[in-house]
Amino acid sequence: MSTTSVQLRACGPLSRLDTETRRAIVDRSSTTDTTVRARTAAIIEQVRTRGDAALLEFARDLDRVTLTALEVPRADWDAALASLNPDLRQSLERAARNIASVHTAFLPVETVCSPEPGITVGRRPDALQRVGIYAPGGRAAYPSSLLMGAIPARVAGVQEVIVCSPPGADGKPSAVVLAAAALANVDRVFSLGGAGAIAALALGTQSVPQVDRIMGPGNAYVAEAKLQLVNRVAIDSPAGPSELLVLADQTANANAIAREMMAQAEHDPDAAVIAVLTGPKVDRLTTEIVDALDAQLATAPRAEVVRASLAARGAIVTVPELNDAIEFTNAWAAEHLLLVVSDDVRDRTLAALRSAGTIFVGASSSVAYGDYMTGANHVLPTAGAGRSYSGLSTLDFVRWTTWQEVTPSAAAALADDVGRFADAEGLPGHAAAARAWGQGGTT
Ligand code: HSO
Ligand code: ZN
Repeated sequence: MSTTSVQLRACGPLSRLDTETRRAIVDRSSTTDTTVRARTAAIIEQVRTRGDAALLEFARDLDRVTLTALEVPRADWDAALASLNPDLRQSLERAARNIASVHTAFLPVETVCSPEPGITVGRRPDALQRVGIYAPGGRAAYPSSLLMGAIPARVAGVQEVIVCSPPGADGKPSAVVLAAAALANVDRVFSLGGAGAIAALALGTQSVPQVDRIMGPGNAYVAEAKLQLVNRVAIDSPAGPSELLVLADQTANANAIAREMMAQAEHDPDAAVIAVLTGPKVDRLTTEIVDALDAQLATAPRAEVVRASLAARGAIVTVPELNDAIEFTNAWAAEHLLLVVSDDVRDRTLAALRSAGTIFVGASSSVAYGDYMTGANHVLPTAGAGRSYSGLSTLDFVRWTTWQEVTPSAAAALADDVGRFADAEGLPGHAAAARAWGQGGTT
């Protein structure tokens, strides 16, 4: 390795990392500083007590724009879609179609079963009435993320899909966000950003309706506001900086791995991007990836962001056995996991991976395809949350109604057992209700 080569937080055998370095590449948790917490609480309180008036003030003081209305009329989003570059529009439409198709296939379904003759128990998914999709502004105004939130909501059958996104200098959310909102066929759009938007959606104001659940990434204030309002509204799992873990063996191509690392690292200086290499010749593969990163960084427009991310959390680690690599990968719980191993172990490895937000199988399954076009969702758990959470799906936009039916003869058969159970719990009313059906239910 030359002295000018890319700086990684860790490079080499996993077993030889010191505790501090290992912690630096494994621990991606973040803490909210106390000023963010206090300012968010103050914003929520203002929205709670003063509603729209507070929101208009925040637009003036924080977004530096004077709004006459918070809602953006549909004609404005239609116009944004109409003036979108036609090729780009086709790409967005293709993405929207694929997201709709995959999320329709994955819709939750009703289940009805019978644990005993005469007892029927069912569970039916019911769409939420009204949801809010938050779309960040500025550099992170991604139309793709808006489609990833709004289309699954639509597919799940949510009646009213509301988008909030911060206004630019013209008082409206960015043109791409508006175009995506039109394409996803949402119901209403508001020029609202930050903690104020989350408070408005959670509590409702004169012009912003209260929603049942809020989804979508945002800055530290947005994330903090969701946490502070969690007993007023359902929220999504917090989405932190992007992550990629590449699990590869000697069959992988170094340039391709480097490209994938560059791609996710360019999101954010706090992005976490690592390669876990196993099998023979991993030392050579390590050197090749470092060289490839160097070569690609030399011409990458966002090299600065990538360098910062790789220096803070980037790593190429080697482990002797595939099973060790799987174990480390499961513990790391990557937002995106790219699997590039030889065909003979691929299926068994895929089956053993249990904590990734989403898995890309094989070298040509670039993460970029999933970020935009395969139809899978790119709103995924980060910072290790994948050990217990899943990516965004139609499941997040429904709640279940269970129902049960007991025939008169099944009721008679249940009476004794339930009566005894209720007696044991000291609840005679329950016991009487149950036993009545043992005698026909009319007395
Ligand atoms: N990779 C991001 C999603 C995204 N990529 C949006 C491009 N645009 C989630 O970590
Ligand atoms: Zn991405």
